[in-house]
Amino acid sequence: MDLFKKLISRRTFIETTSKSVAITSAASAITLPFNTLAQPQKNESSEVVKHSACLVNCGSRCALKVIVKDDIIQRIEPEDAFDESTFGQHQIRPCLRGRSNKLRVYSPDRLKYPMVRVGKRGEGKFKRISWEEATKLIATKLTETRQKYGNESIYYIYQSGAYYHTQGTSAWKRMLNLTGGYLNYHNTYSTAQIRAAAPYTFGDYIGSHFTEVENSDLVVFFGLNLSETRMSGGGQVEELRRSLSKSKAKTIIIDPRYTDSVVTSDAEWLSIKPTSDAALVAGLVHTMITEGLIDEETINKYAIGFDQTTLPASANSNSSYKDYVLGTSDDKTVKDAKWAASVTGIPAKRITQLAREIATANACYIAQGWGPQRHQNGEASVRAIQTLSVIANQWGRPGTNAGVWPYATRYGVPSLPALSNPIKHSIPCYAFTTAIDKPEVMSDITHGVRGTEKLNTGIKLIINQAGNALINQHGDTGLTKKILEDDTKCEFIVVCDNHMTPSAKFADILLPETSYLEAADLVDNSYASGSNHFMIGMEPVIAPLWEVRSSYDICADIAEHLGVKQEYTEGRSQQQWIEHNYNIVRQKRPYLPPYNKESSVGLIDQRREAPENSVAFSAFWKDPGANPLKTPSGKIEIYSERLAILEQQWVLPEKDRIPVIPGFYPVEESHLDPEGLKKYPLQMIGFHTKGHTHSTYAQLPILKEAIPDEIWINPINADQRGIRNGDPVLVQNDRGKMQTRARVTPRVMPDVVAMPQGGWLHFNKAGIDIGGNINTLTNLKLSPLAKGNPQHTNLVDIVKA
Ligand SMILES: Nc1nc2c(c(=O)[nH]1)N[C@H]1C(S)=C(S)[C@@H](COP(=O)(O)OP(=O)(O)OC[C@H]3O[C@@H](n4cnc5c(=O)[nH]c(N)nc54)[C@H](O)[C@@H]3O)O[C@H]1N2
Ligand SMILES: Nc1nc2c(c(=O)[nH]1)N[C@H]1C(S)=C(S)[C@@H](COP(=O)(O)OP(=O)(O)OC[C@H]3O[C@@H](n4cnc5c(=O)[nH]c(N)nc54)[C@H](O)[C@@H]3O)O[C@H]1N2
Ligand code: SF4
Ligand SMILES: [Mo]
Repeated sequence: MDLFKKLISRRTFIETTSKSVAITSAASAITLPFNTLAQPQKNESSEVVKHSACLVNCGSRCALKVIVKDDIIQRIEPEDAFDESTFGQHQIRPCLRGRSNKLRVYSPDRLKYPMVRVGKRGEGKFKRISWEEATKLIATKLTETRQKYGNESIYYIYQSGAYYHTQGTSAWKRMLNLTGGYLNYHNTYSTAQIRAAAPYTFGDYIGSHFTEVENSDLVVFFGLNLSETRMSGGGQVEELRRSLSKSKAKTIIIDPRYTDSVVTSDAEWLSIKPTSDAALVAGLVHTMITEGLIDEETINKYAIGFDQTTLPASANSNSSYKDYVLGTSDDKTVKDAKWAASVTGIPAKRITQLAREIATANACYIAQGWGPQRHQNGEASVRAIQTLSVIANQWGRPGTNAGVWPYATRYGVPSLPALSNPIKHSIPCYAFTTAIDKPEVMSDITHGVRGTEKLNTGIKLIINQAGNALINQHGDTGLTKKILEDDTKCEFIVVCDNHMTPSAKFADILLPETSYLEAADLVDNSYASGSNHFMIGMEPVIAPLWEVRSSYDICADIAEHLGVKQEYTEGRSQQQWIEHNYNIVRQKRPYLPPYNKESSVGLIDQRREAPENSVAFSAFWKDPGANPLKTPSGKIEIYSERLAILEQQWVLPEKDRIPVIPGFYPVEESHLDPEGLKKYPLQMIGFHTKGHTHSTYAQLPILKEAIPDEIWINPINADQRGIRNGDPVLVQNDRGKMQTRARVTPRVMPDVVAMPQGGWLHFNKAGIDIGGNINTLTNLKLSPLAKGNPQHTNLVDIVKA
């Protein structure tokens, strides 16, 4: 019997899957005794405690205490807290996903051996080969591709599945950089629009830590759902929870959905039409101006473009934000609360009231999640929400923020140096399919290509490590599938993963990597633990199964075939790099004990950033002359001259805009697209569910049972279509058809539907995706400024299946 069958037949598995798990909210999910369900017959004497971590891209990073017996994982527990009562010393409790890692490791779809494609690309037919054959084939293909098309034709695709430090991305990039480099990408799927747009306003993308909420009396979140997207004691939900319990600030969450965060923060929900945040802001500012609630002198001290007195010389005289709001700009439309209500769906009275609340709060903490920006006009929404905090004078002081979602303080664990890439050309990551299919249309002014005016060649070889964005997480899967299937375009695809994912099926060669629990590493906290930061040592809790290997070793073998092994390893094993990295950390933190392979594991150290470093742009607030911002004017730019230049120079599709001030403009496939609505009357957004992290963990039956992927639809729209809760439904538009179940709920506003993203794509014979993958319906259009992924902007219709 092979190992998997032996494991699956164990009582532990059957017990786990046969019990239903009641998961109510994210806050309770952190304390849920999830793994007690999976407890096997105990024989304490032979159980050993090992240490690992969950390296998935959720922004948190949980240490895992793993109980092992006879080299088999029994269950997963949190590591002990240093001091539960003190934030920054508290317990980092893994969420339901991290605690189900046992099931991920022993999942029947694990990749076990290196394999090479035998059928048509995408068909998913492979045959087993040896590691020697696999690494040699990759080395040969890299050399051939380089000789035929140049290094620019080699692409290391966006991926975020495993944040290792001494294997994974840095290992692959190091190997590629030693042999001439590869085509770069810029942007991420997460933050394309906000990272591009936010610096035009404040010169930087920085927010105040949620610890500031201790000093707030009002908290206003736009599409920020920490209870699902920042779970566990390693995520910002814990920072917010502790701060809110101190300040008891009133919390308002603006989102098309009544999210778990609304529930757990005891917040007021304002339901908003997707893509319309900038209109809400304009309506709020209208009330603030007309009721004299704001201090215009202070605004003008710090910012340009609020009114005509601070416009740059190049600007039209009526192009200030105040002109836009009061209706004296070219569009001659007054953006009062009534107008904002007609665009956003929020009642005018509530908009007026909210304006008063924000403007008169002692300290209002305004932040946005990344849902509002993952839209076709996302850049304008980002800048509008920043502008709200500026105009309301709710920034720079304790208890305030600058309108964005803050990152974390990093503990500072180095990675294997990736070395520098000799190739400087870069494409926006969401345009990689275009760079395969029609590279000749891509340029700096059309597609935001960087480092060159035009690409010299299309992508001919892809390396996809710990990523499912080759298809599953990318847009328009039907079109993407067609592009990938054609192996005369992209000629060779390497996939390195743990599981036979939808992307893995498009591989020419498949490499099985260790899962987190089989790997040794030394890792940092991730980008969203807030002011809490820490370092975790990981050991292989079991011997790696089958023939899975670390990508550090895989790349060392490829480097050897390419004649650069010594440069790649510098004579170090992965374990020696771990020790080396630890010693670099210890130079800065001499209080750490000397490295010891056995004891430098688990949650090694945990700290909290000093409170005085928490408020974004506080130095500029205190003394703007001495601490100018990184914008061209040194001030906050509500009006951006640089954007005015871009809008002139770039070639934009007809309805795309790069507004110079952050005014609202309607986009295709929104509620203000009358033509589109005729055929597809429902706006569809995606969201990041607590059931999985993107596609990672999404195949585990116990998680599917606990938190099924279903499309949220309001009872009004369900009734119109004869759909009842739990009915199978077809969701469709011109790009494809997806089958899922309906969750009929007033937790989503009428005429908007919401689908968890990350379900595994599975086209049936009729070409319908029965895997519930939202990207069957999303669009490959690029957003105007960032050239990012507007994957939340879609129109669809739904019928009973
Ligand atoms: N459990 C879990 N956690 C995760 C992830 C995961 O997959 N699962 N993914 C991680 C990653 S990589 C990322 S990038 C982050 C993603 O974090 P976000 O991008 O913030 O997550 P989303 O769920 O896409 O969007 C947040 C909220 O915005 C709302 N929203 C959508 N459109 C609009 C709009 O136009 N206006 C307003 N006001 N709200 C809108 C959605 O309903 C949703 O509740 O989460 C991280 N955390
Ligand atoms: N429609 C829609 N699409 C979206 C989004 C959305 O909001 N809406 N969100 C986007 C966002 S924000 C992001 S960040 C992307 C995320 O997209 P991806 O970065 O592709 O994330 P995952 O889907 O989690 O895929 C990670 C892969 O890594 C693999 N993996 C995990 N651990 C290991 C390991 O140790 N070694 C190896 N080799 N592989 C491993 C997993 O099996 C999985 O296949 O998706 C984007 N796609
Ligand atoms: S998925 Fe995120 S919150 Fe959950 S255990 Fe892993 S790192 Fe922690
Ligand atoms: Mo992301």
